[in-house]
Amino acid sequence: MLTPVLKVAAIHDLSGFGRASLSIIIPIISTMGIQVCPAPTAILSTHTGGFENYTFIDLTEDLEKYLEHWKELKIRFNCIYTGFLGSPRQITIISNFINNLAFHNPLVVIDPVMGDNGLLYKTMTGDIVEEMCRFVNLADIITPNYTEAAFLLGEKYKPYIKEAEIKEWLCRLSNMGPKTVIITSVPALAGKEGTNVAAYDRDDGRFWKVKCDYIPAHFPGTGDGFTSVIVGSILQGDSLPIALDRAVQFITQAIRASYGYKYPEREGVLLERVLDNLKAPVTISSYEIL
Ligand code: PXL
Repeated sequence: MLTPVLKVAAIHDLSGFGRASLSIIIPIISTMGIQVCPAPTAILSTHTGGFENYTFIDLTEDLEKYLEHWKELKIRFNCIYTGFLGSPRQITIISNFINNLAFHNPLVVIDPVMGDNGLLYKTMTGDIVEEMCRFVNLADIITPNYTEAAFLLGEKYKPYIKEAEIKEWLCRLSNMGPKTVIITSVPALAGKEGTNVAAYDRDDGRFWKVKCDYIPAHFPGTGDGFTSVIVGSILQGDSLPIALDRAVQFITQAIRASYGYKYPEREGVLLERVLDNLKAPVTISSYEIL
């Protein structure tokens, strides 16, 4: 039977305020014409970037039963997309879920959400880095930011990195399992402003780069938005460089739309003002060969 709409199992936290994780993932992927089935890993009153005294409910116990029910229903997911986890133990639960669905051959996208700007997030405790190194082995695509890539590789976080070295990082991360590796927020070379997205596809051995405009602002949740566009784009049949292009363009539009207003950055980008751009025809503009 023809599948009228593709399905993504989105395994992330739900943060009530601040436009991160499921609050941004669901609208982006839905707007791209794909059904999102959320499985919350934790429920927070806000995300943890810039807010104090947030509430945090760890849903580890429920997640196991929740995914077990989905297994009984024999839902055919086209993609499993996971990000922020409530505890390191959730990695074993989600790994079992993925291994059980292996015969459907869903696209497995793991965003190893652990930290940013050289540091781990406050809720990341215990063996999260070791567990994440094990977890990425199950992925087809991973999308660490530069900080998370350094943690996965046991490398020191440094403010600049040469192109040859980032290519080496991409290969080493791919050797940990995923065929496709995308690193975001890669610092530009010394003396240059801005960041790059760098990517590698092991199947064809090609490296890609997309430059990101420098805007002096930091909005939490943009990593979740970026990977959501990658998921939507790849499921729509785009190539890797076009998916990178679309994701960078969309997040840049969201940041520019937000930066023009003066409001607290911790509230995230003004997604609602740019969401419809995801329906526009794809304009291919900025990818480069790395
Ligand atoms: O955007 C990543 C993310 C997801 N979920 C929560 C977070 C963060 C980043 O700060 O705090 C709860």
